[in-house]
Amino acid sequence: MSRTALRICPLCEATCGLVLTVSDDRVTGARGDRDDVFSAGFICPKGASFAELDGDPDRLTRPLVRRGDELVEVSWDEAFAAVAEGLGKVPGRDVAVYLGNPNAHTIAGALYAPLIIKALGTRNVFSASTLDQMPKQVAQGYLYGNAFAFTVPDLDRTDHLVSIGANPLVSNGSVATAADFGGKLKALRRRGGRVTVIDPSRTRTAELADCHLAPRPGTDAALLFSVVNVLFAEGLVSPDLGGLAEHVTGLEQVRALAADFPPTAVAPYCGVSVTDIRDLARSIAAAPRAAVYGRIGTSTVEFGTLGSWLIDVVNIVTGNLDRPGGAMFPLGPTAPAPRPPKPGRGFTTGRWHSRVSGHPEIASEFPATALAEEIDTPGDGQLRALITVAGNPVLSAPDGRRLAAALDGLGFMLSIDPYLNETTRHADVILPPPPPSQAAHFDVVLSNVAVRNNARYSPPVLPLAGRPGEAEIMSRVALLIMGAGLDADPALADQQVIAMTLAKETADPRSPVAGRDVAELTAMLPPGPGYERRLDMMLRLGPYGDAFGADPDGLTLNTVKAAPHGVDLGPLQPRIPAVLRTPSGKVELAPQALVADAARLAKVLDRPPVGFMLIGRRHLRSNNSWMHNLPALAGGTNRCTLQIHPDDAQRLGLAELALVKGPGGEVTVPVEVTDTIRPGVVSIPHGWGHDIAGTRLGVAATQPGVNVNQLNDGSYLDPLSGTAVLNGLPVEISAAVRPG
Ligand SMILES: Nc1nc2c(c(=O)[nH]1)N[C@H]1C(S)=C(S)[C@@H](COP(=O)(O)OP(=O)(O)OC[C@H]3O[C@@H](n4cnc5c(=O)[nH]c(N)nc54)[C@H](O)[C@@H]3O)O[C@H]1N2
Ligand SMILES: Nc1nc2c(c(=O)[nH]1)N[C@H]1C(S)=C(S)[C@@H](COP(=O)(O)OP(=O)(O)OC[C@H]3O[C@@H](n4cnc5c(=O)[nH]c(N)nc54)[C@H](O)[C@@H]3O)O[C@H]1N2
Ligand code: SF4
Ligand SMILES: [Mo]
Repeated sequence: MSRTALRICPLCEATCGLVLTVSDDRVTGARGDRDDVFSAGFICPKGASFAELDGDPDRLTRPLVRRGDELVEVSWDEAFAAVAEGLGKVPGRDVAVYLGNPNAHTIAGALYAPLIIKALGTRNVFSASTLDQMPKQVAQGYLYGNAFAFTVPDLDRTDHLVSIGANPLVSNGSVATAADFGGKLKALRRRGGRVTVIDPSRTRTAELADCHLAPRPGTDAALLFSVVNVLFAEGLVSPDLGGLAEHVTGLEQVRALAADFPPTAVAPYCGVSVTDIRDLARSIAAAPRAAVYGRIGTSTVEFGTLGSWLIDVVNIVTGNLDRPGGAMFPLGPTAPAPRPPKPGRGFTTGRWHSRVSGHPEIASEFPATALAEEIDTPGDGQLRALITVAGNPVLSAPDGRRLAAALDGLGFMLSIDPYLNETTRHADVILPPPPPSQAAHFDVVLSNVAVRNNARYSPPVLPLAGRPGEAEIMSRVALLIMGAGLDADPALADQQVIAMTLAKETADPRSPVAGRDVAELTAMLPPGPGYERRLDMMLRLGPYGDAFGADPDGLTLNTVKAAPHGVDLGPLQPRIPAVLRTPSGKVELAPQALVADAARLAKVLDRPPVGFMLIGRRHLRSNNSWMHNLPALAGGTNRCTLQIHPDDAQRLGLAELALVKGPGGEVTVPVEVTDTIRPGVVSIPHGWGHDIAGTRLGVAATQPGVNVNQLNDGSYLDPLSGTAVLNGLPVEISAAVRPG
C-alpha cells in the first residue's frame, strides 16, 4: 500500500514543498507540491532524490562509540552514558562546539544547538558561518544594529537584479530563500526587467543574464566602491534615498570614501573596463526598482565584509532599500513581533578573544579556521573536547589535515551526525539523528530570509523507528551537560526555555502578552513533543501570531498545521525604522570599522596580479561535502575537476591532470578546459576528498575527488568577520602525469 505525504525539502535553502510517496515504512519517491504556497511545484534533482537520500544504507541507524581504535555500534543508553562520561571529564568552557550548515535547515539545529552551547558556558563556538555569510551579518550589524536583519532581493517585483558572486541557478539561492530562483529571473526578464551577473565564471546564471561582467576574483569590494563613486560623480544618487533620507546617517562620509575609487583607478585591479563599471552604475540607477544581491563569491574573500556592506550601500544610495522591488527585510513567522522602534546598543565585536591568535569574537563565534590551533596548541585553556553537530569541517574548512590530526588529540569528541565521514570518524561517540522522513520540519532560520513571508510545517512522515529524534538527542546532551543525569526527561529542556521566554515576555510592556499570567499561557500550549510546544509559543508571540488568544485570527501551530501546503503571509513589507537597533536609531552608513577597512582596500589597488587565482563552484546535484554518496546524484558533470581557460591550459601544456599548489598544500586533479572561466582564474569545487580511510561512504569513496581546502592553510581571513578566504586564493599550476 502506498500513500503520499507532504514534506518541506531540507536539502537547500529553497525550501520546496515535496509530495513524497511512502510505501510501508519507507519513502519511495518525491515530486514537487504544486499546491505549496511558496514553491508551487518546483523541485530540483536533489529533492527528487529524497527517497534515495532518506534510505541511504550508509546512514547510521545506531550510535557508535569508540572502543580502542574501533567505532562500534551500541545501544542509545550506552551511547548517552559514554557522552556523560566523556563530557564529565572536561570543564564546559574547554569544550568547543562546531555547528555545520544543516543546522540552518533543522528544527533541532535552530532550537536545541543553542541549549548545548548555553549549558557548556563555552566561548569556543565555531560554525560554517565563518566559511560563508558572516561578512554579511557583520555588515548588517554595523548598518542596522542587528546582525540578523537580513536584506534580500525582492525578486518578484524588481526591475533589475544584479547578482554578484552568486550562482542561484545552481545553488538554488542562498540567504534569499526563493523556490525556483531561475524561474523568477526568467519572469523578471519577461516583464521587461534586466539581470546582471558579476562572476569570474560564465555560470548558468550568467548565461541567463542580459549582462555578464567577469572581474578578477577578490575584487568585488573595489568594483562596488567604484559604482558608488560613479553614482555620486554623475548625480545618480537618489535625492531622498527612496524616502529613507531621514533614517540614514553617514552619506557624506560614504561619498568621501568612494572618491578614492574612481573607475579609472579600479578598472585595472578588477579587470573590468571603465565603461563597464560606469554602465553598471547607470543601469542600477536607471531601473525603476533594482536590487544588488551577493553571495559566496563576494563573501568568502579578502574584503568580504566591505563587499557585503557595499552591496547594501549601493541599494541604499539608489533608493532601493526597504522598498518593493529593492532589497527588503523579510519578517519570518517565528521572529519576535515588531515593537515600537528604540535605539539599540549597536553591533560590537571583540567582547572576548581567541586564545592562540587573539581573534575577536564575532557574533559570539571564533573563525572556523582557528579551531585546529585552539585544539593543538598547548597551554592554559587548550580545548580538550569538541561537539560537532551537522558539520564536516575536515573537508569544508581550510587545512583539514591539520584539523584531523588535532581531533585525534582531543580528550573527547561527540558528533551528532547521520554519517561516519571524514570528520565524524574522529569522534568518540556518534549520535545519528533519524532520516528526514522521521523528522518534523519548520524553517525557523530560513523563513527569516525568504523573498515572500510564509509559514509552513511538515509533521514527520514516518514514525521514529525506535530511536530518538534529533531534538531529543540534543536535549538529552544539553541536560547531561547541565548535570541533570541520564534519566532526565528530555522535555525538561523545553520546559525551561518556555518558562524563561514567557517570564520575559509577560514582563516586557512592549510584548503582545505583556502582563499576562505565565501559567495560563503555558497551559495554552499544545500537548505533544517539546519542539512543537516551542514552535507554537514562538508563532503565537511572533509578528503574525494570535498573541495567545488576543488575536483570534493570528497564527498558532495548529492553524499552520491545518494548512498543509503552507500559509502565505504576503509580499515583503517595509520595516524601517522598526528593524533598526543602532545607537542612533538610524541606518549608519559609514561605521568606523568599515571606514578603516576602506583604507586597507585603497592600498591594494595597485598590487600586481598573482599567477592564478583559485575560486570554487557548486554543482546542482551535490551539497557541500555530504551528498556524494547517492548513486542518482553521482557522476556525469558532477565531478571534482580543475576548470581552466583554454589559453592557460595550452600555455601550461596541461592535458589530463594538473598539479595545483597553494599555501596549505597541493593536490593533483583532472583538468577540464573551458572558456566559461576567466583567463588567470581556475575553479575546483569543495566537499570532495572522500578517499580517507575509516569512513562509511561506500558510493562517495568510488569517486573521491580531492579536497580543495587542503590548498588553503586557513591563515588568510577577512579580518572584520573572521571569515576564511575561500575564493581568490593564489595558486600555482603545472602539468602532472598519472602515476604508474
Ligand atoms: N573551498 C570552499 N570551501 C567551502 C565553501 C566553498 O564555497 N568553497 N563553502 C562553505 C560553505 S558556504 C559552507 S555552508 C560550509 C559547509 O560546511 P559544513 O557544514 O561543515 O559541511 P557540510 O558538508 O555541509 O556537512 C554537513 C554535515 O551534516 C551532516 N548532516 C546532514 N543532515 C543532517 C541532519 O539532519 N542532522 C545532523 N545532525 N547532521 C546532518 C552531514 O552528514 C555532514 O556531516 O562549507 C564551506 N566550505
Ligand atoms: N547544488 C548545490 N546547492 C547548494 C550548495 C551546494 O553545495 N550545491 N550549497 C549551499 C550552500 S551551503 C550555500 S552557502 C549556497 C551558496 O550559494 P551561491 O553563492 O549562489 O553558490 P556558489 O556556486 O558558491 O556561487 C558563488 C559564485 O561566485 C563566483 N565567484 C568566485 N569568486 C568570486 C569573486 O571574487 N567575485 C565574484 N563576483 N564572483 C566570484 C563563483 O564563480 C560562483 O559562481 O549554496 C547552497 N546550495
Ligand atoms: S531546490 Fe533545494 S529545496 Fe528545492 S527540491 Fe532542490 S534541494 Fe530541495
Ligand atoms: Mo553555505
